[in-house]
Amino acid sequence: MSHIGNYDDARKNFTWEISEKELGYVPGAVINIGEYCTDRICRMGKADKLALIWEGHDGHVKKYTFNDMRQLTNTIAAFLKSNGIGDGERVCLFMDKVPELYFGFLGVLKLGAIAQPLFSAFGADSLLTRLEDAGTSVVITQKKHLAKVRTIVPQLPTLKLIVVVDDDGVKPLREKEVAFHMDEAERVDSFDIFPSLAETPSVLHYTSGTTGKPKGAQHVHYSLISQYITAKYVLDLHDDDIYWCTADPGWVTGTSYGIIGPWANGVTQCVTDTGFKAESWYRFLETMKITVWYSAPTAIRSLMKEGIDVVKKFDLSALRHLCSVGEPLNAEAVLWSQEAFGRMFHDTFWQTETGSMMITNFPGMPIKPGSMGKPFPGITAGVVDLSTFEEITTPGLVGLIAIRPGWPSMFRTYWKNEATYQNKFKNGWYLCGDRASIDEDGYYWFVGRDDDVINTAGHLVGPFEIESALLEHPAVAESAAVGKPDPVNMEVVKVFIALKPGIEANKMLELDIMNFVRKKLSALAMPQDIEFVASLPRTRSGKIMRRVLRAKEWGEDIGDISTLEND
Ligand code: 6R9
Repeated sequence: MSHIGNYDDARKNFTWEISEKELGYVPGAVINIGEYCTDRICRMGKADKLALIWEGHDGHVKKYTFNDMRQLTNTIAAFLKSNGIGDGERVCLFMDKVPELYFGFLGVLKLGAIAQPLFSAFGADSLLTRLEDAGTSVVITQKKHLAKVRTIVPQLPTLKLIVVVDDDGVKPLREKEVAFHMDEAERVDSFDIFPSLAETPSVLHYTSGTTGKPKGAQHVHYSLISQYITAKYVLDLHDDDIYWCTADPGWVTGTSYGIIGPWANGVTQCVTDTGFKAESWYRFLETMKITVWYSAPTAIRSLMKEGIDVVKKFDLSALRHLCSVGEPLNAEAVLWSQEAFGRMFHDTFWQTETGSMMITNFPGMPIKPGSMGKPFPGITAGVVDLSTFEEITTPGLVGLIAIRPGWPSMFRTYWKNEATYQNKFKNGWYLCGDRASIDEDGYYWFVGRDDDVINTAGHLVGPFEIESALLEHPAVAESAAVGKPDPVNMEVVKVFIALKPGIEANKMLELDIMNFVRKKLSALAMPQDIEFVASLPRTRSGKIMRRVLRAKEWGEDIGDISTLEND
């Protein structure tokens, strides 16, 4: 049984106070996410319940109860404190999906510091941009990623400490570097948890935009009110569920619904640190007896490619609820999941900035395959005109997705960039930067992004970061990065490059440029296709018209190009 029945009734009766009451929070009181996910669950009689079942890439399994998690998060918080780190400082978690990443995140929050999770796949440049912007004090990492951190240390004057969670003593640690072994450390049973209030900063998640460097969306501890109740209602979490969120905590899905939401509900989570492979994912679902699964369209499309026969080899009878996020979920994928698992994936739409789900397919609500569903109860949403920002009330007309500000997990600013934050609000709405239409039944249909950000496999990649990296390549004069259609990843990065005079385009150079970006930024940001051009289309004011290049890739109408510079 879902927690609340009918969508319309839920919408009528819902207030955020329901969540506050369930969490025992009263306005003005202390609210610390780290405490809520661990100590509070133990106090509710679940100390011996499993919090995390983790599987490493070599098949090694580790299990931790809520009491283990309570103590280990204390231990990490105490370790940081004893090294002189205090509240408000930014602590970056730069690790694969190991237990230390999950407990480190909560430990940082217990200390009152700000957790800054970053993908371990990031190259040195991607890492530097984000640590520099945040003025980060600590990086917690694994020895396999230490080399990347070391190359940028000289450029990070604010960095005080680098914690290595799996140091084996083979290579000597350097200045500022310390070893910490979570599983062997003497456990701290009681830690003086920082008395954070609703508006105390909690998490800093970097996200990419069209222009400028990635921006740090800053969240606060009060976000828990949204994350707890959306996890409960939309993911339909119950006490006996075994839940799997496939997202990496470098992405907001991996923290809001891979750490905070489920654990604040006292639910057992499974994590696998193995990469994607259809058979190993099905095996994981089977052996862990996963009941609720939150994944993403790219993964689902990859599973579709392997075919239904593979699914049928496994006993997935425990599975009862499936959700998806990150990109448009094609109608075919929804129908395929019905055939493969006997259940439809429930699409959910939200963003780093929103901190929690905004538009969702509620359990029990009829699914229209291809639609993102309807606003979560408590969320007032609409689509607004592209230029006047007035609400569009005609069904089927496309506008910008807009949300009325004030939900608990709304980001509070972009780190050191209040002007860009303010710019996201127009006519009393927060604008997501996406286009959609609403049908006569109130269902939202995604159309596309309203900017040049590339969504590859559910990850947002800013063209600016790629173009900046490319400029450092000795052969490149200028470039433009756009998303190109891809059957599995939705989009992949394509770059148009004008070479410096006298340099000739060839296959070797192409591969060299691809590798250059992969190493500097990440595999996702690496161009899958390079087209060498004599010059790039520009506006009269000199801006590169990515829109023109993108439209060609998608076979779309180029639109108004009257502002295009004459060549
Ligand atoms: C949670 C997350 C946000 C952007 C968003 C939109 C796209 C997310 C979607 C979706 C279509 C969905 N997006 N969910 N597009 N249907 N169900 O993904 O955060 O990384 O900040 O990305 O992703 O473009 O604006 P984030």
